[in-house]
Amino acid sequence: MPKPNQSLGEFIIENQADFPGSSGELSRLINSLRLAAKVVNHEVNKAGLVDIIGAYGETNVQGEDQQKLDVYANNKFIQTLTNREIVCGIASEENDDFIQIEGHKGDHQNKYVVLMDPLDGSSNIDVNVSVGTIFSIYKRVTPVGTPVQQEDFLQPGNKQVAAGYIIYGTSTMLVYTTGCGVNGFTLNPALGSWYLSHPDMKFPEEGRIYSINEGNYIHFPQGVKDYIKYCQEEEGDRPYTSRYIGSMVSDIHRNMIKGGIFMYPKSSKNNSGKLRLLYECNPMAFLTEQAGGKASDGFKRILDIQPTELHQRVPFFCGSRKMVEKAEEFMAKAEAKG
Ligand code: P6P
Repeated sequence: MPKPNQSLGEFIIENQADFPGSSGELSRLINSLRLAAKVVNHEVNKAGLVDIIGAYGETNVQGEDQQKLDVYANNKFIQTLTNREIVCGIASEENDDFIQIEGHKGDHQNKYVVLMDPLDGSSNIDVNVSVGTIFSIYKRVTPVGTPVQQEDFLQPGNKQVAAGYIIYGTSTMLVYTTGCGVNGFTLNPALGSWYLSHPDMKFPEEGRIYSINEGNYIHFPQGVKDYIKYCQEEEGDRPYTSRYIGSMVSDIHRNMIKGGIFMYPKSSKNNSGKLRLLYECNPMAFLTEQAGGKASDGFKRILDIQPTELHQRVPFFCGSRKMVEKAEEFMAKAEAKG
């Protein structure tokens, strides 16, 4: 049972049952992520004081300008995970292909793969708005002792053994699940320790916040346009409030605490949406469902989608269960009308 203000280390020790069948590696993996998060947090918090922000002058596999902190965060998480002898492979938004990790003895004995967006929302760095790290963890499916393969990464989200995010905001939080609920830990920068500040996080079943980039309204499918109008109508507890930060981790974190729906649908500009299935939508969907919410592509459960490529994108509807269900109703109605 979570104890308020328990440290992350104590929590992991007392909740080993939450790490089924991992004989300590998974908890060590979570521990290594929290170490890297502290180091990245230190740099994020002083962005602007040193010449570490601003475009790195290169573009990543998504064709997006790489902010220097993107590169720094990516390298720091990869280095920390590699040194800890737990993972056999890493996939990152910032890398075209997955990274093979042989282990110190070169014998590929490690059992876990990590997929991550090392610094999501990085376009907000220069304007001092919250950004986040998102991670997703699976057990490899190919034989231990052999090089990791693409199929170890292309697993449906319902096979995740853990997922979480770090939000670098007014305070820095680590929020994660291993399939036994969602717990949030806040970093005390003075002590460099994480403390259980948000035990057993739950998405309110209903909410009054909708989060979507309405600048794309004319490009949205009819069902999305109809749902946005529903949110804006004067009836019952509507109109809802529109809140959109443009940093998915921040938008979903707020909605999980206050109730709400986050949407990044497909559009005539992005036929599959913008967000990546493997290291953005799947981990956020796992956390959302573990917190009692719902996550779909507007029609089907995100966690049941069989991935076909590392950087594939999907439309994303995520949040309070009743709000997502209502949005799906509008999507289905519009689909039926053709
Ligand atoms: P837009 C940040 O770049 C990101 O990947 C998500 O964190 C965020 O929700 C989305 O893109 C914002 O995209 O097109 O609304 O600026």
